[in-house]
Amino acid sequence: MFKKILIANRGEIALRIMRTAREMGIKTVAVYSTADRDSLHVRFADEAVCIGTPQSRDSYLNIANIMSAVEITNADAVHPGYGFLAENSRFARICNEHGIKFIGPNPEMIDAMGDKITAKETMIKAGVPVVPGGEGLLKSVEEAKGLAREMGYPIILKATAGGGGKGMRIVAEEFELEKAYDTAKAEALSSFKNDGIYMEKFVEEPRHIEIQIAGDQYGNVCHLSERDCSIQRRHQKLVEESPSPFMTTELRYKMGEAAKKAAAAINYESVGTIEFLVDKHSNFYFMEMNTRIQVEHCVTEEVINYDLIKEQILIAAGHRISGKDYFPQMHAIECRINAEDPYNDFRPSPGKITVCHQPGGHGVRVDSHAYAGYVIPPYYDSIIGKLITVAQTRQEAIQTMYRALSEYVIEGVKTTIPFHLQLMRDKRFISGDFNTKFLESFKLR
Ligand code: MV4
Repeated sequence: MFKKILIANRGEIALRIMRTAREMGIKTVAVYSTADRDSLHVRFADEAVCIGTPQSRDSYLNIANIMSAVEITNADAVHPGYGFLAENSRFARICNEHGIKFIGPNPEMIDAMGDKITAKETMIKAGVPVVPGGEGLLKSVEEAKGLAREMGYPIILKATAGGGGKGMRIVAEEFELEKAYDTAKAEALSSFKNDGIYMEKFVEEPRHIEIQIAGDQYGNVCHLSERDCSIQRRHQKLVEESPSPFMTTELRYKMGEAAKKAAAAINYESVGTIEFLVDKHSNFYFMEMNTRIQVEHCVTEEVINYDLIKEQILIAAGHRISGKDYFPQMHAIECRINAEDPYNDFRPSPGKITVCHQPGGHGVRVDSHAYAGYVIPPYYDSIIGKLITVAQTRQEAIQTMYRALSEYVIEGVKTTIPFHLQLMRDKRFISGDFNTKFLESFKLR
C-alpha cells in the first residue's frame, strides 16, 4: 500500500480524499496556491507545499510545480481529485514515468475517452448503444447538410475534443445549419485547439443518467448502479440522486451491462462513470465516459454503503475487485452548495464567509471545506460544499433535505441554498417528473 499520497487538488474534494487516506493509515500531502493558504485542506494534511500563485495555470494546473512537491515530500502516489489535472493524460504519464502512481486510469484510457469520436467508435465496436449520427468528423458543410437530411432535424453538432456541453450547437432546421456549422467549428478551435466536429440526431428532453463503474488491473469490472443528474443548469449539475426516479430493475440491468461493456472495451482500471442520455421511451445512448472520481460520487457511496475513494486507492495499489455489481439499498440526494447568487443568474459570489453553521443529524452528510472566517477566492469553481441526505425512500430523503437546508446558515456570500429549498417543495421535482430541460422553466421566487 502507498505510504504517502499527494493530493493535487483543493477544496472539499481534497478534504474528502484526506479523510479516507487517514483511515487507511496513509500520510497526506496538500498542495496549495497562495490564495489557499488558509484553506482547510492545508490544515488537515500531514504536510503542505505551496505550488504557486492563484491562477490555476500557475498552481493547480502547473505540472512542474506539482512534480517538485511530489519530489520534496517523497510521496509515492498522486490523487488528482476532479477537475484540474484529473483527466490530463500527460500528467498521468509523467507521474507513472517517475514511479509515482497516478490514482486513476492509465493515460491511454484517458485518451481513448477524451476524443469523443474515438470514444464513440470504440463504443459501437463494443456493442454499446450510441446516439444515431454520422460516423466520424464532418468534412464540409455540404456533407453535414446531406447527413442531416438523411436522419431528419433536429440535429446536434458537437466538438470531438469537447465534452460537458462546450461547443455544442442544436440545429432545428436546414436554414440554420451553415451558421451553426461555422460557429461550432470556430468555438471548438478556440476552446480546444481542435476544430473537429461531428453530428448526432438530437434526443429531445432526455434524462442524464450515469452508471458508476469500477475495474481492476486484472480485467474484473462491476457496476455500482446509477445517478440521475438531470437537474442541471447550463451544463452545471445542481442536484444528483440515486436511484433515479425513472429507473426500473430491467433498465438498470440493461444500462449496467452496457456500462460494463464500455469499461471492458478499454480494459478500464479505476473507478469511472459512463454517462447516458435516456429518452422518454427508455432508450439509452452512450454520451461520454468520465475517467475520474466525480463531484456526485457521494450519492452512490450512501446508497450502496461503499467508500469509492478507498476503492479507487485500493485498485491503484493493485487490489482485486470481486466483480459483483452493487444495487441501491437506500435513496440519496445531493444538493450542491455553491457560492453563487441564484436570484442573479447564478453569478459567482466569492468573499468572506462571516457566519457558518452546517447541518447534521440522522441521514445527513456534509462534505465541505467552509468555515466561519474562510475567504472564498474568485479564481476557482464556486462549490463550497455538498449536502447529501440518505433515507429509505425518496420522499424521506427529500424531507430530510428540506430540513437540513433549513438549518444551513452561510452569511457573507450568496449561496444556492434558497434555490434548493424551493426545489425540494416543487411538485414536479417531488413527483420525479423531470428531464435536463426542467430548470429552463424553473422560476425562483
Ligand atoms: C445531446 C443532447 C441531445 N441529443 N446529444 C450536453 C452535455 C454533453 N455531454 C452532451 N449534451 C447533450 N447531448 C444528443 N444527441 C442533449 C445534451 C444536453 C444535455 C445532456 C445532459 C444534461 C444536460 C443537458 C443539457 C442540454 C443538452
